[in-house]
Amino acid sequence: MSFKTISVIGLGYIGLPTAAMFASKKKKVIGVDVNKHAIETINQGKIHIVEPELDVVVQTAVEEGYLKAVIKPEPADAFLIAVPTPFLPCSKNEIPAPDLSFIAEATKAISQILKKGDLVILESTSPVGTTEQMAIWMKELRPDLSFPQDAGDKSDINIAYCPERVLPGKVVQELVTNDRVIGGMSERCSLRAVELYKTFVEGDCVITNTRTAEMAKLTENSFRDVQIAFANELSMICSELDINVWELISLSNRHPRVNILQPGPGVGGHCIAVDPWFIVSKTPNEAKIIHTARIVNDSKPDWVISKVKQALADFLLVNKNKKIDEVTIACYGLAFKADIDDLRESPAMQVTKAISEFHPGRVIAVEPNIHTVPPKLNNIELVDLNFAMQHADIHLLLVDHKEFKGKSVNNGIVIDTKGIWV
Ligand code: SAJ
Repeated sequence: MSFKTISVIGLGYIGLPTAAMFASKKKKVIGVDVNKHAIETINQGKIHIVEPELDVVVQTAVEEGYLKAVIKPEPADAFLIAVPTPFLPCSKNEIPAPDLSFIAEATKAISQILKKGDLVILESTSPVGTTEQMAIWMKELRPDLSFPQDAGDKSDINIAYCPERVLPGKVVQELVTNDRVIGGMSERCSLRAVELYKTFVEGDCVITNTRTAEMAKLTENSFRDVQIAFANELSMICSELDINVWELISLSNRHPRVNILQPGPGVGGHCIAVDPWFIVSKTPNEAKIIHTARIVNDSKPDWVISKVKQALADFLLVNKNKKIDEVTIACYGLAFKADIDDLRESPAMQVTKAISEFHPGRVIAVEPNIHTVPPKLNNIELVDLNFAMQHADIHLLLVDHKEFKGKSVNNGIVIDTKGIWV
């Protein structure tokens, strides 16, 4: 059975590109979002997020009439849920727990229009068991339909979990080429989900059960978090032992079975710093390494801030003619990683904000990928690279953007958290 109309619920960083990819294959796609601004922007053929190549795909899809965005779900043959799963509020030392309310809302909204034969896929990063929970909610809301937890392959509604794994900045390419993990609640659910994704996915669609598929996504990002924590811990150890961590890592990586990642100012973005907590909050006694990695990576911005304070003291000791409020600190990079403009959960932003709060002198920032200072940092100035390199007394490299590579600072103190100026 082919899917004539596909609905994507949640038109954010994953939902919109996914909707556009289906539309690019001439499927009728109905995108649903609660954000009116997003709806209006998309219906004009434009995008409300920044992602290379996405603008053209969305523009073509809207112009050709294959993609439209609406506030209220409409009937479709397949529904993909790609809404956020943030944390519930908690205090600093508590383990953050996931907030499933957006998934619950999306489930409620589509349940009203579900019909026999529909396929529902959850793509949102979710704690293990969420797809089964979603199926329970649907059954409660639609007792007239049968669901796979009761009817297996014979169910009226098919349900599967299929995590997205695309890298921000490469989403359009990776949506097509990456392999997909498909966790159906029954074999038929999985096969129908594979059929749907094969509309545009060129990678393999590998079938498993829902719980394994949910855990696969959390595992991938936790693996990366643990690896980065190892690199970050090494950088702090090496600083104590007066060893260049970048040289150390490149030497160690010459071993055929060693591949250490790169340290930095911390782990940012909305995935790697979040998803491991979904494992830790479910199994706090078992998830020891995963939990510790989160603590190590979350502590790195504070470590960088302490290095800046130390550099400030060192600078004033040598430059006795200068007062603290005459010292200029330049922060290079605000994004959460290289060569993107995304400032969400960015350790570079966290560090820059802290400096602007404690330092009485001038704080300047260079971020080639944005044009205006974000509201959180209204007391810093955005300047160009040459200006910062000439005028700052303390140079803090926070992101390894391509514009910063191959440059060298001739004056003042350099703190390089990414190892491109050392
Ligand atoms: N980072 C380091 N050192 C490194 C690599 C990364 O400090 O050696 C930092 C980055 O600077 C950044 C953070 O880690 O602050 C995360 O960056 P990233 O490039 O590792 O990952 P994301 O968050 O952009 O995308 C990840 C990807 N997951 C994995 O690589 C396992 C992507 O495939 C997922 O789809 C995405 O999370 C997601 O949506 O979950």
